[in-house]
Amino acid sequence: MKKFICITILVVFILTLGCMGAGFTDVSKGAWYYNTVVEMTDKGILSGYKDGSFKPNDSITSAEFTAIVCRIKGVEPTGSFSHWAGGYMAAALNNGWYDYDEDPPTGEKFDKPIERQLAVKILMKALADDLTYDYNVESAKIKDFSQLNGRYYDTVLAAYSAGIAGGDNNGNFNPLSPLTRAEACTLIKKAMDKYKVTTVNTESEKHALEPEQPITVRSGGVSENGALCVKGSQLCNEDGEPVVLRGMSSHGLQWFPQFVSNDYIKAVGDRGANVMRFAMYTEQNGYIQDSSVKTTLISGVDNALANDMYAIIDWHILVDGNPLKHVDEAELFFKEMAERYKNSKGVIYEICNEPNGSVIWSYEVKPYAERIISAIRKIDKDAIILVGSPDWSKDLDNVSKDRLSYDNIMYTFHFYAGTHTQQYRDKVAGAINAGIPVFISEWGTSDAGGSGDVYVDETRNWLKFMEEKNLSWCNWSLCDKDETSAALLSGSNAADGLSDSELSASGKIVFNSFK
Ligand code: IDC
Repeated sequence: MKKFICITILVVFILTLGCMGAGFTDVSKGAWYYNTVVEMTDKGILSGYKDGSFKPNDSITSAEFTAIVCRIKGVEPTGSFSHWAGGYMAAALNNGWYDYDEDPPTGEKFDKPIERQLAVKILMKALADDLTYDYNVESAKIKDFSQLNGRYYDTVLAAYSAGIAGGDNNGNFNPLSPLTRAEACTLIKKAMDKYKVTTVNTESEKHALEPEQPITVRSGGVSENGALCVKGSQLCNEDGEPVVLRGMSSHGLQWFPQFVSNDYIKAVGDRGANVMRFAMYTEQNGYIQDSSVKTTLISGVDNALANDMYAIIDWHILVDGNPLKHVDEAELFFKEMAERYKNSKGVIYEICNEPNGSVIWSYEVKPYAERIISAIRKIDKDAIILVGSPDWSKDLDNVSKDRLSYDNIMYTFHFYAGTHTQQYRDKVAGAINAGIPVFISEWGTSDAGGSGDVYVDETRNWLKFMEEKNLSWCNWSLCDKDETSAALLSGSNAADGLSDSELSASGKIVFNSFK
């Protein structure tokens, strides 16, 4: 059924509707590649840049080309890598589309232009049913055949025979030269036509897998610290050294999906944050009412990972204070997330934002946590799991008396500077002294309603306290809602980063405290 492969189409570069198909500023109607570029960009296989250009003569990198081939072939990335395309490269290597020495998994060639001979090999190995050709006939077509490395004879000659590859005006194949984006379009289109690869464009999967841009390796990021663990009450990196995560929480993803785009997350990372929390409300038109919000969550998480930041998946219970109310849905959801991210070193699970109302730690929250943690642990053996407690994640006293018996668990504590003061710092300090690992997965500079003043002095007291205690934190929230706790001013644009002038009074304090 190779000929009828259903494939998923994704975009490699940032895709804006305005530059799809015709209308690229640098693709003129008369260009030899015009029709192909239009067709391939309309199908979403390659896309243009935000500024409306396509850059047809730029060379395509090894990672970009290989990721496209994986996607049109429906091959999923495997493994956990700091490079955005590491999983695609590993999958292609595992499938035998290229050999170890041609593009080592250490990645030094991933972002280099791909050689034409290697591009043809990867494409043919992935899509061709068989590699048939007449050596004498095909080799005679290639004027610079002597330049072609013998390991590429079968794939390049088969591609010539199938009419997929061809020479330049002088009849040269130029095996060692880079492939341009326009040429890559043409090559891929011909192979798809020849091997009858049909395309199915599923929006949800597009979001689910979209890597957007290559990552920037950040100091304090996932590539530096690796898989986290808990030692005593301290969060530690893969080498067992203390680590502190600082960053932002999203607002409700059902209301403000635009702020978990790559631009916003990158901008937060560029200001020094190394973690993003994604608040997926269960109620208030959240996941229980409309599970499509999961798509936003996944794209946010993928964006954070692509930016070398840790990502917290937050099951944001709030209106329904008893986590057991939706324990079945929670279990299914976390199993799915664990399957999806089990190989990633950067994902942290937060299983219940803020239990509240009449719930009791030992009777409701702990049994809920045991069920969800054991479901996650069956799939993802050692990721950090954050657990909330009654009283809007403040009941560390009862947690201390009756702890969960799993490794790599941390308990969340949430505060709002206008409401919670010294006595709450004492509470947290007491819990830490009792050996409880605490993670401040949500805090605000405002009052507990998210509004009121920015409580500058009390915020400073908390920041100092968290620094002294090596506590990791996420601030509420990365959005531009008209409320004090929102970090952004309306009209912010993260495409060129986020400067203080785009931040609210709260955002200014917080963004300047990441490092
Ligand atoms: C608030 C938002 C507000 C929204 C409200 C209701 O800031 O815009 O209308 O939720 O959903 C929390 C919660 C967090 C709250 C925040 C501020 O985890 O969802 O967000 N807060 O009230 N706990 C303590 C405070």
